[in-house]
Amino acid sequence: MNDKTRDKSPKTPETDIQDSGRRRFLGVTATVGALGMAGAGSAGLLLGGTRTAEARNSGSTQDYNVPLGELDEYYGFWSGGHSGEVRVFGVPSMREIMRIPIFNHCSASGWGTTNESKRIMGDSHRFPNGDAHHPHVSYTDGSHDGKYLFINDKANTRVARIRLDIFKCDKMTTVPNAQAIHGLRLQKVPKTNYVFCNSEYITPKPNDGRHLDNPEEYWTVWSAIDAETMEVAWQVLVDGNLDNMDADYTGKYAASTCYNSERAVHQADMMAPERDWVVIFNIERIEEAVRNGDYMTFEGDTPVVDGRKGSAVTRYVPIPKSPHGLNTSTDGKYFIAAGKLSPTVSMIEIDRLDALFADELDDPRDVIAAEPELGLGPLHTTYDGRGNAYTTLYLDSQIVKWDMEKAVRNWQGEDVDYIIQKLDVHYQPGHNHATLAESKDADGKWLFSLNKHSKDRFLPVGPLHAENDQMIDISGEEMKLVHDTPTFAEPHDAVIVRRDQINTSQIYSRDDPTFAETIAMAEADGVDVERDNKIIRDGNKVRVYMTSVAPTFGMEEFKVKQGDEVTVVVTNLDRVEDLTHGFCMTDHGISFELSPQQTASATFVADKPGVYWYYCNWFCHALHMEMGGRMLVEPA
Ligand code: RUQ
Ligand code: CUA
Repeated sequence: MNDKTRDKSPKTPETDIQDSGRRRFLGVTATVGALGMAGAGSAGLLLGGTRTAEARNSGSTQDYNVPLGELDEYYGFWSGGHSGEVRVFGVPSMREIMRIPIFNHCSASGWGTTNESKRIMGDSHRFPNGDAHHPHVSYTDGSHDGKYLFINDKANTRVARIRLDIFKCDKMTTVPNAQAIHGLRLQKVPKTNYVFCNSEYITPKPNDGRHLDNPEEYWTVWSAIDAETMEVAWQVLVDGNLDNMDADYTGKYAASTCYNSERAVHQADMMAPERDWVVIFNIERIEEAVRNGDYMTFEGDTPVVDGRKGSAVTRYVPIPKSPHGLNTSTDGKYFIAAGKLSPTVSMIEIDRLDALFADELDDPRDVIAAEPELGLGPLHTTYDGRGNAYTTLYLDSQIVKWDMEKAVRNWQGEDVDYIIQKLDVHYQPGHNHATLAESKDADGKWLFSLNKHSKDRFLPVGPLHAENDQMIDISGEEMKLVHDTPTFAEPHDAVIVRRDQINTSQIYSRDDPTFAETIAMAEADGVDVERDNKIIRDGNKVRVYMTSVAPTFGMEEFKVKQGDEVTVVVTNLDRVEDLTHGFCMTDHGISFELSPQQTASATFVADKPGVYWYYCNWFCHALHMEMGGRMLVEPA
């Protein structure tokens, strides 16, 4: 497509067709009234050109230019969706600072190649992919403590932990009895003892091929993972598919949206019921059931407490059909569930949950404080700490700013308007996130709209488009769109914390647990990795220990036999910040990072006779290009 055909003035009809196609898909069971509103939404899309001009003159009152040499005020952690990684941005500059490979394998750092990363990934190392949606930073007393970041893998049913001193993944858990971990949130109060996560799909329990064709026997689970050991502490058996969730600010409750209340296995049937649920979990009661041995087991010995409808540990609150996002308001008052196929959000008053569990309410819907109508396709909500909520409207391509207390008064019958502003975003937002808005410290400065489509916002790069994460100034009365950031597949979610909440190490500590097992192996071989450059031959297993100090490896050649299994262990003795080396063995698929004071290793088979050069691939010194050596492989 050349420039002429990419007409920037009124949107091309084909865009509109794509859009209405998308609407048709999502709105399959939406009411006629709702579809009428979808039409109004597309009018907004037709004015794309005008809005670009508006963005240039956003009138933002805060400066989002971070001057040269200065640092950003916030860390933003963006999930990388089906790229499997996490990206770190400086906010508000939106400079991408780092990528943290987690469920994917990484060519630069050697994640997925090194023995250290394989140990962390465990059995699931055989999967080179992941689908990371929900990154969340650990808490103490409802504030981020910057210790860990946790994230889900929907593709291969895992949860991972990232240490925020070194910005590396250090634990990964495959969740039993589950399939497709999606919604993930942390216990906020008193601190993050548990990582809570949803299994999205209903499956037979146990899922071992015994029951295939009987969906009545399919269930899903909600899991609590111990945040320190990363072992699954317990699970709760649930009706329907769990989608998104959040925990409260008392430590007593968590809530999850739950669609497919009929437990159907075909899409048309899933969208049939008029209502689905928010499931409320009573954490104390679940822990008590586990203590009393009141649970089942399926795969392994993970305790599974029965939390299906009618159980003591859960309550099912009916809300309009196919809800999606669930976000706790930062004042601790509400769980707010977004309607997705309904133009409403449901505000669940957390203060009424004690009464709900004590069976003092006539109807579980008595916990609904309000169900304000916001627009088409509400997916996720974020907060500014000043009583306002911001909800993404996927179908309308807008962010709606609304007043929570006014919405409640309106629901009670008062004639008061709760909608403050609707801002067009480009295009089709999923999650949105405001600074610190997943903690009680929400400061209402910047909001990000994580848009699924970018269409005409960036230079075209062929059929596949970037997503578009837009930055919005929310410090004033009015939301002002100030910046577009293209992002690759696909930031579902993000979390933004203050820079003083994160405390990083400049170099590795020599007793870092990441490579403790490698050091133990060296010690068993009688090798001091900080001093020795040595080859240990153990049958056809060869262990090569070497050091690196800019600009040389401690060993410039070593000899092995064709067919030997070679483990190269390198220790970077440099203590200088930012003096990272790398080890790349040509023609063997081996490459990994060696940050200052780090030990790392990789194992491969020397299957071809000949000379193979290894070299340092992180630019470290004026003689970096010369930093290398030879592996000599003798024919068998
Ligand atoms: S989800 S676009 Cu994976 Cu958080 Cu809502
Ligand atoms: Cu060492 Cu480049």
